[in-house]
Amino acid sequence: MKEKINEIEKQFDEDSKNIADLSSLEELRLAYLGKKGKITDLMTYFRVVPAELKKEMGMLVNNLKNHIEESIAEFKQKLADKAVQEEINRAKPFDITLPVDTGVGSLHPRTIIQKQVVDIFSSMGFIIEDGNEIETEYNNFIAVNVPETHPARDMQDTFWLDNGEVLKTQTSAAQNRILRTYGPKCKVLFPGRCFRNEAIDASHENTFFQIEGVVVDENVSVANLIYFMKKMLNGVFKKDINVRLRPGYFPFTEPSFELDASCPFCGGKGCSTCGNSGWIELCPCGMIHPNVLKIAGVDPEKYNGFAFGLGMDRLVMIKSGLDDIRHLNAGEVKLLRQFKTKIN
Ligand code: FA5
Repeated sequence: MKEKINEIEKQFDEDSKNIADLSSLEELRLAYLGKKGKITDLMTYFRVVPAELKKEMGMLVNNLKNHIEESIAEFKQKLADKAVQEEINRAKPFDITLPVDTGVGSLHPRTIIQKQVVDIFSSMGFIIEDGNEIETEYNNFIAVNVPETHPARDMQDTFWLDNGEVLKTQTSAAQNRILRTYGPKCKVLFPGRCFRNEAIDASHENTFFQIEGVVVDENVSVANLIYFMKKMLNGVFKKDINVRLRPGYFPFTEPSFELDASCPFCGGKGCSTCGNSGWIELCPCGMIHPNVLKIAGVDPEKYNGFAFGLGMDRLVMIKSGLDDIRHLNAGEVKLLRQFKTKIN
């Protein structure tokens, strides 16, 4: 047995001289430590060793096993070090005297504006909530009064998942859950990422952000809606902004409006930002449709409310003078950093 152990040790030391890479190392490991390896094989001899020698032989087998395991670990480390060194040798030389970009970033302009809007609404007593990015068809459409065959579905070309769920096309998808959680007397703001299968252009992305708000109580009026929207705009633009409502259409509000803000840059006189109209189309909104309240378990005879769905990217573009929405998702750090000073 002793000779057999010595013979395996010698053989291992010999074999290990031929290791060139990780795969030959693995072959060596299997040949000695694997299920059918030489160490397992030794155990067959061990069974016939006389009892008085078993302790000594056992120790020798263990020592050999440790020796092999340690050597293999050492080889592995050496091969890894060699690979790193080769990588370093391959790398192009670089000039260590070049000035360093410290890499200090800034918040994304959308994050900055979202925080401003959230702060303004929080200060007016709104609860800030979150929505899912993957939603059920029920929440995204049916619960906001858009049943399966409703033509309004065509307005939002949707990414469907194999299981019948959707990537949320609008923050309104959270309305039902929020009304069930907080209604029938609530003021809730819920920002979120939305997705639509859009033909992308300077003002349309397939991934964009909205901030939605709902207020439900007894005797809520359009005047309340205008009050809150004005408060928000005055806070964001840090000046007095006028608003006007034009008729709009959404299946989940009745009446529905498009809310325009007086141009914060020319004060309504007309400039390139507002296309010389003095007004900027900003925020679809309206009084929550009784069906939406009913579906969410709120009695529309007793309670009513308003909802709005502000396009965050649009607000960022207006505030920063950005002419193309695609910049916001481009991850171009040099461009994004400029907004640190422009937006704040
Ligand atoms: C809606 O999504 C409604 N859920 C808004 C709403 C909520 C109305 C509550 C009434 C009550 P709309 O599809 O118009 O509406 O989108 C709202 C805003 O999201 C738009 O004004 C626009 O600023 C922004 N938006 C919509 N689609 C895109 C897009 N593809 N890329 C960038 N922004 C978009």
